[in-house]
Amino acid sequence: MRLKKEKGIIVAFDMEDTDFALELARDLRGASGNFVIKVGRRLEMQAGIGILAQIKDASGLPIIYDGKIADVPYISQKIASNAYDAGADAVIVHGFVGSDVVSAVKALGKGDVIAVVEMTHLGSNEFIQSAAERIAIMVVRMGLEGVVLPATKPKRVKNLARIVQRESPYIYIIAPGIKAQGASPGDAILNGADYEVVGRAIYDTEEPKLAAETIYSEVMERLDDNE
Ligand code: O7M
Repeated sequence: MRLKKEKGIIVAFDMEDTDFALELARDLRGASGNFVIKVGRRLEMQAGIGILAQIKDASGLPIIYDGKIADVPYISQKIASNAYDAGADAVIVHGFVGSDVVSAVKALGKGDVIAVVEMTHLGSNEFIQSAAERIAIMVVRMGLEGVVLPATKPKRVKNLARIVQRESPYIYIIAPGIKAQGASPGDAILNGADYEVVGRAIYDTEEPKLAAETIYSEVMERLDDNE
Protein backbone atom coordinates (compact mmCIF):
# COMPACT_ATOMS: atom_id res chain seq x y z
CA MET A 1 0.00 0.00 0.00
CA ARG A 2 1.77 3.16 -1.20
CA LEU A 3 1.33 6.46 0.60
CA LYS A 4 -0.59 8.96 -1.47
CA LYS A 5 0.51 12.55 -1.94
CA GLU A 6 -2.34 14.06 0.06
CA LYS A 7 -2.89 15.91 3.32
CA GLY A 8 -2.95 13.77 6.43
CA ILE A 9 -1.52 12.86 9.81
CA ILE A 10 1.20 10.28 10.38
CA VAL A 11 0.77 8.85 13.86
CA ALA A 12 4.17 8.07 15.39
CA PHE A 13 3.99 4.77 17.28
CA ASP A 14 6.87 5.40 19.69
CA MET A 15 5.26 3.78 22.71
CA GLU A 16 6.80 0.66 24.30
CA ASP A 17 3.60 -1.18 25.21
CA THR A 18 2.65 -3.61 22.43
CA ASP A 19 -0.93 -4.13 23.63
CA PHE A 20 -1.52 -0.40 23.71
CA ALA A 21 0.01 -0.03 20.24
CA LEU A 22 -2.36 -2.66 18.83
CA GLU A 23 -5.35 -1.11 20.58
CA LEU A 24 -4.55 2.30 19.06
CA ALA A 25 -4.02 0.67 15.65
CA ARG A 26 -7.52 -0.88 15.87
CA ASP A 27 -8.99 2.46 16.97
CA LEU A 28 -7.41 4.27 14.05
CA ARG A 29 -9.10 1.91 11.58
CA GLY A 30 -12.39 3.64 12.22
CA ALA A 31 -11.08 7.14 12.96
CA SER A 32 -12.28 10.07 10.90
CA GLY A 33 -9.37 11.60 9.05
CA ASN A 34 -6.53 10.53 6.78
CA PHE A 35 -4.00 8.58 8.83
CA VAL A 36 -0.76 6.67 8.28
CA ILE A 37 1.22 4.87 11.01
CA LYS A 38 4.97 5.25 11.56
CA VAL A 39 6.62 2.62 13.75
CA GLY A 40 9.81 3.73 15.46
CA ARG A 41 12.73 1.85 17.00
CA ARG A 42 11.41 2.18 20.55
CA LEU A 43 8.40 -0.01 19.86
CA GLU A 44 10.33 -2.31 17.55
CA MET A 45 12.92 -2.94 20.28
CA GLN A 46 10.20 -4.10 22.66
CA ALA A 47 8.00 -6.03 20.25
CA GLY A 48 10.29 -7.16 17.43
CA ILE A 49 9.88 -6.42 13.74
CA GLY A 50 6.76 -8.66 13.60
CA ILE A 51 4.88 -5.73 15.12
CA LEU A 52 4.73 -4.12 11.66
CA ALA A 53 2.40 -6.79 10.25
CA GLN A 54 0.32 -6.85 13.42
CA ILE A 55 -0.22 -3.09 13.30
CA LYS A 56 -0.95 -3.22 9.59
CA ASP A 57 -3.60 -5.94 10.06
CA ALA A 58 -5.16 -4.17 13.02
CA SER A 59 -5.32 -0.72 11.40
CA GLY A 60 -5.65 -1.36 7.66
CA LEU A 61 -3.43 1.72 7.23
CA PRO A 62 -0.12 2.23 5.37
CA ILE A 63 2.88 1.51 7.63
CA ILE A 64 6.20 3.36 7.64
CA TYR A 65 9.21 1.73 9.30
CA ASP A 66 11.21 4.55 10.88
CA GLY A 67 14.57 2.92 11.49
CA LYS A 68 16.27 6.19 10.44
CA ILE A 69 18.63 3.94 8.57
CA ALA A 70 22.13 5.43 8.43
CA ASP A 71 24.65 2.65 7.91
CA VAL A 72 26.89 1.58 5.03
CA PRO A 73 25.01 0.60 1.86
CA TYR A 74 25.14 -3.19 2.44
CA ILE A 75 23.75 -3.01 5.98
CA SER A 76 21.24 -0.25 5.20
CA GLN A 77 19.85 -2.33 2.36
CA LYS A 78 19.50 -5.43 4.57
CA ILE A 79 17.70 -3.48 7.30
CA ALA A 80 15.30 -1.94 4.77
CA SER A 81 14.70 -5.30 3.14
CA ASN A 82 13.83 -6.88 6.50
CA ALA A 83 11.38 -4.07 7.20
CA TYR A 84 9.61 -4.37 3.83
CA ASP A 85 9.42 -8.16 4.21
CA ALA A 86 7.87 -7.65 7.64
CA GLY A 87 5.09 -5.49 6.19
CA ALA A 88 6.46 -1.94 5.86
CA ASP A 89 5.04 0.04 2.97
CA ALA A 90 7.78 2.65 3.33
CA VAL A 91 11.11 2.94 5.14
CA ILE A 92 12.93 6.00 6.40
CA VAL A 93 16.60 6.44 5.59
CA HIS A 94 18.92 9.33 6.46
CA GLY A 95 19.88 11.44 3.46
CA PHE A 96 23.13 12.76 4.97
CA VAL A 97 24.82 9.35 4.68
CA GLY A 98 25.03 9.85 0.92
CA SER A 99 23.73 8.70 -2.43
CA ASP A 100 25.23 5.19 -2.33
CA VAL A 101 23.24 4.34 0.81
CA VAL A 102 20.02 5.87 -0.49
CA SER A 103 20.35 4.17 -3.85
CA ALA A 104 21.03 0.77 -2.24
CA VAL A 105 17.72 1.04 -0.38
CA LYS A 106 15.90 2.37 -3.46
CA ALA A 107 17.32 -0.49 -5.58
CA LEU A 108 15.32 -3.01 -3.55
CA GLY A 109 12.16 -1.75 -5.26
CA LYS A 110 10.09 -3.18 -2.40
CA GLY A 111 8.21 -0.05 -1.38
CA ASP A 112 8.43 3.68 -0.77
CA VAL A 113 11.71 5.23 0.37
CA ILE A 114 11.54 8.38 2.49
CA ALA A 115 14.72 10.33 3.25
CA VAL A 116 15.42 12.67 6.16
CA VAL A 117 16.59 16.03 4.80
CA GLU A 118 16.65 18.21 7.93
CA MET A 119 15.61 17.47 11.52
CA THR A 120 13.46 19.20 14.12
CA HIS A 121 15.87 19.49 17.05
CA LEU A 122 18.37 22.33 17.70
CA GLY A 123 21.44 20.18 17.08
CA SER A 124 20.24 19.69 13.52
CA ASN A 125 21.41 23.27 12.92
CA GLU A 126 25.01 22.32 13.77
CA PHE A 127 25.73 19.97 10.87
CA ILE A 128 22.74 18.76 8.84
CA GLN A 129 21.13 22.13 8.13
CA SER A 130 24.00 23.43 6.03
CA ALA A 131 23.73 20.37 3.78
CA ALA A 132 19.94 20.18 3.65
CA GLU A 133 19.43 21.89 0.28
CA ARG A 134 21.92 19.53 -1.36
CA ILE A 135 20.39 16.49 0.36
CA ALA A 136 16.93 17.54 -0.86
CA ILE A 137 18.09 17.85 -4.46
CA MET A 138 19.92 14.52 -4.28
CA VAL A 139 16.95 12.57 -2.93
CA VAL A 140 14.39 13.96 -5.35
CA ARG A 141 16.69 13.40 -8.34
CA MET A 142 17.10 9.80 -7.18
CA GLY A 143 13.36 9.36 -7.49
CA LEU A 144 12.49 8.75 -3.86
CA GLU A 145 8.85 8.88 -2.84
CA GLY A 146 9.13 11.08 0.26
CA VAL A 147 11.24 13.49 2.30
CA VAL A 148 11.23 14.53 5.97
CA LEU A 149 11.36 18.27 6.78
CA PRO A 150 11.15 19.93 10.24
CA ALA A 151 7.74 21.37 11.21
CA THR A 152 9.50 23.21 14.05
CA LYS A 153 11.14 25.46 11.42
CA PRO A 154 8.36 26.68 9.13
CA LYS A 155 10.69 28.86 7.04
CA ARG A 156 12.94 25.88 6.37
CA VAL A 157 9.89 23.82 5.40
CA LYS A 158 8.85 26.54 2.97
CA ASN A 159 12.28 26.88 1.34
CA LEU A 160 13.03 23.18 1.17
CA ALA A 161 9.49 22.29 0.01
CA ARG A 162 9.94 24.76 -2.84
CA ILE A 163 13.17 23.04 -3.90
CA VAL A 164 11.60 19.58 -3.61
CA GLN A 165 8.48 20.55 -5.56
CA ARG A 166 10.50 22.26 -8.26
CA GLU A 167 12.38 19.00 -8.81
CA SER A 168 9.39 16.67 -8.48
CA PRO A 169 5.65 17.34 -8.23
CA TYR A 170 5.01 13.77 -7.05
CA ILE A 171 7.19 13.46 -3.97
CA TYR A 172 5.39 13.78 -0.65
CA ILE A 173 6.71 15.81 2.27
CA ILE A 174 6.28 14.66 5.85
CA ALA A 175 6.97 16.96 8.78
CA PRO A 176 7.36 15.99 12.47
CA GLY A 177 7.54 18.30 15.49
CA ILE A 178 3.86 18.99 16.12
CA LYS A 179 2.79 19.99 19.67
CA ALA A 180 5.35 18.14 21.86
CA GLN A 181 8.23 19.84 20.02
CA GLY A 182 6.48 23.19 19.67
CA ALA A 183 4.93 23.40 16.20
CA SER A 184 1.16 23.81 15.87
CA PRO A 185 -1.05 21.55 13.77
CA GLY A 186 -1.03 23.00 10.25
CA ASP A 187 2.28 24.91 10.53
CA ALA A 188 4.08 22.59 8.13
CA ILE A 189 1.18 21.76 5.81
CA LEU A 190 0.51 25.47 5.28
CA ASN A 191 4.15 25.78 4.20
CA GLY A 192 4.08 22.98 1.65
CA ALA A 193 4.13 19.69 3.57
CA ASP A 194 1.65 16.89 2.87
CA TYR A 195 1.64 15.00 6.16
CA GLU A 196 2.36 16.14 9.70
CA VAL A 197 3.87 13.55 12.06
CA VAL A 198 2.41 13.48 15.59
CA GLY A 199 3.58 11.20 18.40
CA ARG A 200 3.19 12.12 22.06
CA ALA A 201 0.30 14.52 21.45
CA ILE A 202 -1.66 11.45 20.36
CA TYR A 203 -0.34 8.36 22.16
CA ASP A 204 0.41 10.15 25.46
CA THR A 205 -3.16 11.38 25.96
CA GLU A 206 -6.19 9.91 27.75
CA GLU A 207 -8.06 9.43 24.47
CA PRO A 208 -5.55 8.90 21.67
CA LYS A 209 -8.12 8.27 18.94
CA LEU A 210 -9.94 11.49 19.81
CA ALA A 211 -6.62 13.36 19.94
CA ALA A 212 -5.74 12.10 16.45
CA GLU A 213 -9.12 13.10 15.05
CA THR A 214 -8.96 16.53 16.71
CA ILE A 215 -5.47 17.29 15.37
CA TYR A 216 -6.51 16.15 11.90
CA SER A 217 -9.54 18.46 11.91
CA GLU A 218 -7.46 21.38 13.28
CA VAL A 219 -5.10 21.00 10.32
CA MET A 220 -7.97 20.84 7.86
CA GLU A 221 -9.61 23.94 9.39
CA ARG A 222 -6.39 25.94 9.06
CA LEU A 223 -6.10 24.81 5.45
CA ASP A 224 -9.71 25.86 4.74
CA ASP A 225 -9.16 29.24 6.42
CA ASN A 226 -6.09 29.76 4.27
CA GLU A 227 -7.90 29.23 0.98
O1 O7M B 1 5.39 14.16 18.24
P1 O7M B 1 6.61 13.64 18.96
O2 O7M B 1 7.62 14.71 19.24
O3 O7M B 1 6.27 12.81 20.14
O4 O7M B 1 7.31 12.60 17.98
C1 O7M B 1 7.92 13.01 16.80
C2 O7M B 1 8.21 11.83 15.92
O5 O7M B 1 8.84 12.33 14.74
C3 O7M B 1 9.18 10.81 16.52
O6 O7M B 1 8.81 9.55 16.00
C4 O7M B 1 10.53 11.24 15.98
O7 O7M B 1 11.40 10.14 15.82
C5 O7M B 1 10.13 11.79 14.61
N1 O7M B 1 11.05 12.82 14.07
C6 O7M B 1 11.33 13.97 14.78
O8 O7M B 1 10.79 14.19 15.87
N2 O7M B 1 12.22 14.87 14.28
C7 O7M B 1 12.84 14.71 13.08
O9 O7M B 1 13.62 15.56 12.68
C8 O7M B 1 12.53 13.58 12.32
C9 O7M B 1 11.60 12.67 12.80
C10 O7M B 1 11.15 11.65 11.90
O10 O7M B 1 10.06 11.18 11.84
O11 O7M B 1 12.03 11.29 11.01
C11 O7M B 1 11.66 10.34 10.10
